[in-house]
Amino acid sequence: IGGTGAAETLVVLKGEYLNKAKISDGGKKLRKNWASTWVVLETDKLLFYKESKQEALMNLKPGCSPDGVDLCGAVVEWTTERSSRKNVVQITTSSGSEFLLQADNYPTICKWHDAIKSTADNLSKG
Ligand code: I3P
Repeated sequence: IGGTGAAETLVVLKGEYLNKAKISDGGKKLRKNWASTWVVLETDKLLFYKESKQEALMNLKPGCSPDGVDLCGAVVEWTTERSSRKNVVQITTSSGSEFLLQADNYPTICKWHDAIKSTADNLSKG
């Protein structure tokens, strides 16, 4: 509503703890290491913080940028093949990195899947 310009980024989904594992980086396979991560969805990217406090701290320190994923060109899909866990979403970025997001609570992960997917799909439409 009444945005001030294209550079403006807005929070689409507020922070929540999800389990995250990065399984490849630029096409190179990584050893899977699940970690509880504070995840925030903005209009063009997904941000990862170690904890909720870190988000608040970084917002106070201009120039600090959190770990994140550019969602333009990213593919978001449910996967049953990349993990033995239930409720796993795979995000493949345009640069060939792959991430898994998971939560035991199905409605929680569904909400994130749907929001991340529609954000990525809208960005890719141009
Ligand atoms: C991995 C660890 C992960 C598991 C992964 C294992 O072992 O148990 O939890 O992923 O399975 O390789 P390690 O700690 O020795 O690295 P899931 O929990 O997602 O199944 P994978 O190799 O089949 O991906």
